[in-house]
Amino acid sequence: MALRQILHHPDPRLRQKALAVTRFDAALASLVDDMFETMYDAPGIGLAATQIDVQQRVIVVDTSSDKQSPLCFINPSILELRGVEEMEEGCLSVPGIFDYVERAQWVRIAAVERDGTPFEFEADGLLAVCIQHEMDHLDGKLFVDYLSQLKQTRIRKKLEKEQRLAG
Ligand code: GNR
Ligand code: NI
Repeated sequence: MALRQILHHPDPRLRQKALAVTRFDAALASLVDDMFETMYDAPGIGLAATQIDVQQRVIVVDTSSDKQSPLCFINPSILELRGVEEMEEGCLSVPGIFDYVERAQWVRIAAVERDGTPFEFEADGLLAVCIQHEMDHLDGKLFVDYLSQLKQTRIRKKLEKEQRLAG
């Protein structure tokens, strides 16, 4: 297992569209292990492969308070969305920025396990929001894209300045 480095906005690699996983092999299992380790270490409640510069459709999530409910979704796709909910979001790739985003309140998705077995999964509340946030990453989308242009410009300038100062 290994910690992977998390890319920060506005890194252009966060804008790449990830490719479907086709090989369910040891390398995939080790990627998933590294993603859990990196997510728990951050700490965060979700992580998409795009955030660690791996352009594959893999996300991991754990919104439980005891951090004992790891979930992994490979090649996830939305089957059904219901309701609307506004929640304050943050992102490990947009550190220090928190703002409100409207998303579906309930989702049903299809995905595959790391051994290639397909399954369906339903979620509501924070878990549903987190899954939608992670699936956006796989399409090169960040939560800040939903904010006003003024806020987006401020956020980008703030992060660029912080990264300059950090060298
Ligand atoms: O840790 C995270 N918290 C969070 C809070 C509200 C909505 C979404 C998230 S996901 C985020 C981790 C992350 O950046 N995943 O991509
Ligand atoms: Ni994120």
